Amino acid sequence: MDAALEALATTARAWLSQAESIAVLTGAGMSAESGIPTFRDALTGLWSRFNPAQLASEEGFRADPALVWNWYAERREGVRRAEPNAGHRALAAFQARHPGRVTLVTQNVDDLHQRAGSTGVIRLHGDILEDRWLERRSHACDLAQAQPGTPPRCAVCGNLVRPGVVWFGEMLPAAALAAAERAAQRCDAMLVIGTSGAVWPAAGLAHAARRAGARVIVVNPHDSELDEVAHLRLQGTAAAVLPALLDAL
Ligand code: BV8
Repeated sequence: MDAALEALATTARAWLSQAESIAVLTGAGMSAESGIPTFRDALTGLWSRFNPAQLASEEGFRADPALVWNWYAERREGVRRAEPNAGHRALAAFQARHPGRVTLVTQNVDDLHQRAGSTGVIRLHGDILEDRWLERRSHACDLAQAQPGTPPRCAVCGNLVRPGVVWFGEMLPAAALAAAERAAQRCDAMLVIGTSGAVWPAAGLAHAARRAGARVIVVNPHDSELDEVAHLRLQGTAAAVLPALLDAL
């Protein structure tokens, strides 16, 4: 870290040390250094390659199940190949050193926080590695008996298998969102890492923390829509900043 960034990190460490309760909100940038493309980065961002409203939505899936299923299959392979980076590990170790003080909320659909050892992770947008049924049917479709295909379907009624993520236009899991809102309202400090702040209601959690009086610290190499609610911004990447910021705490 250069001197200016180190000075800011010193202030951030003081705020985190004084905080009884710390909420952490992560986005796709958290996994960028693990090789998982983010949605908005100009070079690798999925937005630049696909129309997310078409692909990450129920209507997009119904319009072209094979296209959307293949997009998720490709992303799933990327998640399986990826490893947690130094940022994931620093967060997990920090949480372990401060039992009961750190609540981790993620927008990410990968499992890298969990694989790094973070516990109690609140997953706002689901799990890309999980399968679900597209329709709720009276008869219990059996995933174990699904007919292979693109996408797989129920051998009895033809119900389609879909990824266990929250699509645009879908409600977030109520329990996860309520737990995340509680953490945001109760925390004394919030670390916001690797998110553009463009996706709601997740982005609203940083606003809620600020309104509730928490110190908001943003970690991002670029400007984001959450800079407006940040008390302090550490300009840098998750894998570089988080170990330097947290390992001494
Ligand atoms: C809902 C799963 C009720 C799928 C995802 C209020 C205002 C405006 C719009 C809305 C609103 N309320 C609802 C909406 C509509 C919509 C929405 O937010 N639209 C946006 C695009 C305008 N929200 C919804 O539909 C939500 N549902 O509200 O239900 C409802 C229902 C109907 C109608 C209205 C309301 C559901 C949203 C969930 C969508 N599903 N994921 C999948 O993954 O395929 S969200 C998806 O986008 C990912 O989860 C990802 O996390 C997220 C993108 O956001 P980020 O995580 O921030 O990632 P991004 O690429 O944007 O940014 C990366 C950042 O990292 C950048 O800042 C970059 O600088 C930084 N970075 C890069 N490298 C690094 C780094 N940082 C650190 N280190 C690095 N190395």
